[in-house]
Amino acid sequence: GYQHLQQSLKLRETVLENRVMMGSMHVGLEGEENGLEKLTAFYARRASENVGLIVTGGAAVRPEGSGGGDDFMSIATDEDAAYWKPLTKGVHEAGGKIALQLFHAGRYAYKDMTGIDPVAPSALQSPINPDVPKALTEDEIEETIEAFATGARRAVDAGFDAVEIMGSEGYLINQFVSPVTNQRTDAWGGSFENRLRFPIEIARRVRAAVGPNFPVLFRMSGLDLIEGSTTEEETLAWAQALEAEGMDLLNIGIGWHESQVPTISMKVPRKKFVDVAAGIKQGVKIPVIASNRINDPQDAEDVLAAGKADMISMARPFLADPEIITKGFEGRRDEINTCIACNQACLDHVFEGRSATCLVNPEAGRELELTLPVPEMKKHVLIVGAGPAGLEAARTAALRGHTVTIADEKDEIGGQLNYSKIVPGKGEFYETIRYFRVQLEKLGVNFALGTRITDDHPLVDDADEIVVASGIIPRTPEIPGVDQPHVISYRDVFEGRAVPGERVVVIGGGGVACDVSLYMQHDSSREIRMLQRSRRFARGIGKTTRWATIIELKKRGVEMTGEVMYQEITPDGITFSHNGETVHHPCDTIVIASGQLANPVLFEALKAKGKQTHLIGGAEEALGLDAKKAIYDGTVIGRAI
Ligand code: MDE
Ligand code: SF4
Repeated sequence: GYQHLQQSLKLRETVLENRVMMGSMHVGLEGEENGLEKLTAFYARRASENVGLIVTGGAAVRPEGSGGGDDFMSIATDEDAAYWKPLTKGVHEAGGKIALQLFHAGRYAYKDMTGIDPVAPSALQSPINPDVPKALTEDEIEETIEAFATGARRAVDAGFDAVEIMGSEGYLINQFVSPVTNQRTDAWGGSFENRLRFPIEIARRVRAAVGPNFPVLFRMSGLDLIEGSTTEEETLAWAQALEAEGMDLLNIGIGWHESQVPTISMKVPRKKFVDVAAGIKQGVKIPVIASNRINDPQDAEDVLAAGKADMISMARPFLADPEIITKGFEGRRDEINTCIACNQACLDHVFEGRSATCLVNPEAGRELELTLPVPEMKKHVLIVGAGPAGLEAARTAALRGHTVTIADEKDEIGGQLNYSKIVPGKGEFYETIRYFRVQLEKLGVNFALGTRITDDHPLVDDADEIVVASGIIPRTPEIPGVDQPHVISYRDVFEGRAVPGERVVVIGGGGVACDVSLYMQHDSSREIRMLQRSRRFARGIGKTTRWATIIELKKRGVEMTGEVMYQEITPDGITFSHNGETVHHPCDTIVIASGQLANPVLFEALKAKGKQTHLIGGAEEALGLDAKKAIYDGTVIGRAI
C-alpha cells in the first residue's frame, strides 16, 4: 500500500492531493516553435496522473539571471505573466496543480546566452562558467529582491497554484549564503546573519507580495558539497529562519552544479541523500521534501513511512514515465518505465542547449509529435533483434494493434543492455529490460528467442513488414598481430566467453572501453591500461557524466594513455609509439573496444527478396553504443508501420 504517499497535504488554503511532487526541470521546449503548446502538453500529460504538485523549470526573475536566455522560462515582465496563462489552464484542466519556480542563476548564467553580464554577490568566477560575474551593488541587490517579489505576484496573476523560490544547486541565493562565493564587506556579507539576509528578505517580500493564503515553497540547499561552504548548523538555522518567514514547504536540494561529487547520476545509490532532508525535518515544524535518486514509488513510500520527510520530489522519473505514480497506486509497479539516471537525454541535452527528452521514453517532450496513430491495416510484424531498438519497435507496433513477433538469436532479451547492466554502478539497466519484458508480455508480443533469422526463415515468409534491429558488429582495428588468441573483444568479456588475465590492455577509450574496464575491475584488482589514438578519454559520454567516469576510472587504478600509434601486438604485449618514443607494454590479454560497425547484411538480403523491410538502431548506423538512438529509432518505426 501507499498510505503515506496517498495522504493529502494542506498548504494554507490549498490542498495537494498527495505527497508526490514533480520537481523542477528545465525542458527547453519554451524556445521551440509552438513551444508553449508543447510545454503545456508535456505538463498536462503528467498533471493527469496523480501528481500532488508540479514545479516548472526555473523562471528567471531578471533577464541576467536566466538559465540561458530565450529558451528558458521568464517571469521578469508583465507580458510573461500573461504568456503563462494557457499553461496553468492546461494543467488545471488535466486535474493537476502547478507551482512556478522563481529563479536567478547568478554567476551560473552564461553571458553568451543572456547577452548580459552575469551578476553575483562578489566578482568570483565559477569553475564551470567562462564569465567573471559583476558584483551586485546594494541598489541592484534591492532590485533583485524586488524582482523575486514581483515575479511571485505575476505567478499568482498567471494562475499558478504556488511559487517555489530556487535557493539551491549553487544559484544566486546559494552564492549569497556561502562564504565561498560571498566575500562582501557590507550588510550582505561577512557574518552568517549578513549572508542569510538575501534569502530571508526574498522570503519575506515574496510572502508579502502573494498575501497570506498563497503557498510559498523554498528550495534550499541541504548540503552544498563545496569545500568551505555553508555548514550543517548554518543550514539548519537557515531552515528555521525560512519557517519563521512563513514558508510553507522546504524542498531540500543537494550539491551545486560545480560540486565534484555526483548527486544524481546512476552511480549514486538510490535514496542516498534522504538523511539530509531528515536532519532538517527534525529542526522545523513545516513539511520537508526529500529528493535525489528516488525513482520508485515504493522507495518514496518507505521514506515517508520512516518519518524522514513529508513529501517526495521526483523529477526525471516523470520524464521516463508520466504514469509512475498511477502505476504504483494501481498495483502495477512492474509496468513502470524506470528512470535509470543516465542523464543522456535530459540533463546532457540541457547542458548542450537542446530540449530535454528521455532515453527510455522518447515521447517525453514530444507529446504532440509522437502519437500512436491507429494503423490503416493490422499487419504481421517481425522484429529481428531484441535489443533496445527492437524492443521499443515491438512495444509501439503492438500498442497500435499489430501482431508482433520479436526474434533474437540469444535466449534473453535486452541486447547490449545486458552488458551495461553488469557494469558496476549501472544496475538500473535491469529495470529497462524488466519494463520491456513486462510490456511486451502484456501486449501479447510473440517471442522467438534463441532463433537466428535468415532470409529463408519461415517467420520471414509470414511477415507483412520486417524491422531489422539486429545491432552492430564490433570493429577490429588493423594492427599486426590482432588475430592472436589473447586478443579478445569486449563482448567476450561481457558474455563470459573469455576470462582476461591479470595484466590487460584495452584498445579504445570511449564509453564501451570505460565500461569494460570498470567491469573487469569488479572481481579482481587487475592492472588495466586503456590506449587510444585520440587525446580525450570517455569521449561520447555526456557532459554530466563524463567527468565522474574519469574520476572513477582513476580511483580504480585504470591507467589511460592517449595519442598512441599502434605498431604491433606480440604474444607478450603491445608495441606503440607515444610522444615520439616506442613503448612496449607487457600484458596477458588485449581487449578490443574500438568501435562498432553497422550490420545491414540481413536487411539487404530481405530487400532483395522483395520484403517490406526497415533498418534501425546500431544495425543502421553504429556511432558507439547508443541506446538513446536505438530506442528513438524503435519508437519512430513502431509508430509508422
Ligand atoms: P566539460 O566541458 O564537460 O568539462 C570541462 C572539464 O571540467 C571537468 N568537469 C568537472 N570536474 C569536476 N566536477 C564537475 N562537476 C565537472 N564538470 C566538468 C571535466 O572533466 C573536464 O575536464 P577535462 O577532461 O577537460 O580535463 O564541462 P563544462 O565545464 O562545460 O560543464 C560542466 C557542467 C555544467 C556540465 C557540470 O559541471 C555539470 O555536469 N555538473 C553537475 C550538475 C548536476 O549534476 N546537477 C545536479 C542537478 S541538475 C539541476 O538541478 C538543474 C539543471 C538544469 C539547469 S536549468 C535551470 C533553469 O531551469 C542548468 C542550467 C545551466 C546553468 C549551469
Ligand atoms: Fe532518467 Fe535517463 Fe530518461 Fe533522463 S534520460 S529521465 S536520466 S532515464
